[in-house]
Amino acid sequence: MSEFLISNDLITQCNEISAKSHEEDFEKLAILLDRKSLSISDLVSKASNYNVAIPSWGTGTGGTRFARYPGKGEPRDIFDKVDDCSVINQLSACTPSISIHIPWDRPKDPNKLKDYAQNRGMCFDAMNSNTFQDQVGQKHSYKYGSLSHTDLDTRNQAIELNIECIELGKILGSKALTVWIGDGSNFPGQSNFQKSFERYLDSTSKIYANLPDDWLMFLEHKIYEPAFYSTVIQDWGSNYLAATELGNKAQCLVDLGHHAPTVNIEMIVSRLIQFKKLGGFHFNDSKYGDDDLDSGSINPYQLFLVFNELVQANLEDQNFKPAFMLDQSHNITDPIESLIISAIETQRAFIQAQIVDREALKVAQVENDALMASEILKNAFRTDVTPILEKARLNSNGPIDPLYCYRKSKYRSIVSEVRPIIAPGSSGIV
Ligand SMILES: [Mn+2]
Repeated sequence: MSEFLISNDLITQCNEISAKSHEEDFEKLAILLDRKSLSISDLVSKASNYNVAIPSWGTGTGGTRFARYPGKGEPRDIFDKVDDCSVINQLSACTPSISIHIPWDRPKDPNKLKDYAQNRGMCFDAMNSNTFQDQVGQKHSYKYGSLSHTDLDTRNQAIELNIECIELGKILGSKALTVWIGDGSNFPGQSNFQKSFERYLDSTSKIYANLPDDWLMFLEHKIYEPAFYSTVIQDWGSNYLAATELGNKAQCLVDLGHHAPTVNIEMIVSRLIQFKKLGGFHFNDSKYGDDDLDSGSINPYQLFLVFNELVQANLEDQNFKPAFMLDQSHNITDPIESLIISAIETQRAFIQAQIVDREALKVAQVENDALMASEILKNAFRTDVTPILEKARLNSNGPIDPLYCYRKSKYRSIVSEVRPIIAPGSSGIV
């Protein structure tokens, strides 16, 4: 039995305010979709089955290399983070799992953490290893790299941390390890590109050897940052090579913010699907070169086009089910609000992609009708599917308007009574 932190009475009260307009909008949309031979109840059940994982680190206020402005009532430890994630799930009704970072979230008693999360209706998604930052008392520094470091002892230390993540994840019920490294160089000539990639492959193969049969290993590429000249896994090409080299359980993870501006991400997605190497996503949005902004806040059409590829792939292979996770940095907003809205934005793109008239699109493609093909996609993208998302939440005893309900709950000021402000410092969000 789950213990919820927002009272069901409050949700009911909030829903009474918008119930009438929701029903009217839902009816109207049902008629519109019916005209396209689409069943709104099918789409509601698709929205209900949609899940995206919450990153534990996303529940704290992020920062830039210039400053971090801590918010009120930030989580003090992994248990507070689980509480916040459970509120996000209760109000979005589509985020029942948490992805944690080790050592940031290293639990003293993993069984206790697992039980605590279960009581809040939450489970654990992919484990993340942090080898891009030194911890107090750490023997070997990651200043010049981790899994690809020139020093064997440093590489071994990074390998050990990844194996620890797998062991912890087994207890917590996770089924995947996400590996992102900050390794790279700041100056031409600083690194031997080939040797560092060889060392990376050697280290990751040792981690891979410890992976249980039913686990996946997600490799995450990033074009730059913290290294500003080159990174070891800089793009989907290197990612694909590494994942192929390691074996079937190694898959590529696409973080939307980890590409050069203007790169056609949906096409990368398609390529990785075609060669069975797309393992999962980190959703966020980006205007220039960051990976920090809220999903769907800058380029919702790109998000839709990514989901368009995923929905198409899923029609062709029902077993295709990449892992979805948010990964963004909330520097000026309440992280709970940002994560609720962002989860819903990805769910929205997923449902919009379901509306695409795939038969008509196929015909337009075969007939080289470029304009019509584009119109078919835009027609789906322009459809306001909000009532479908509202209905999916209502069916899960969630709120029609999650933001309104969250603010009414005063959750942040209630928890700030017991959670002191964390001193400003570096954030280290990837
Ligand atoms: Mn990421």
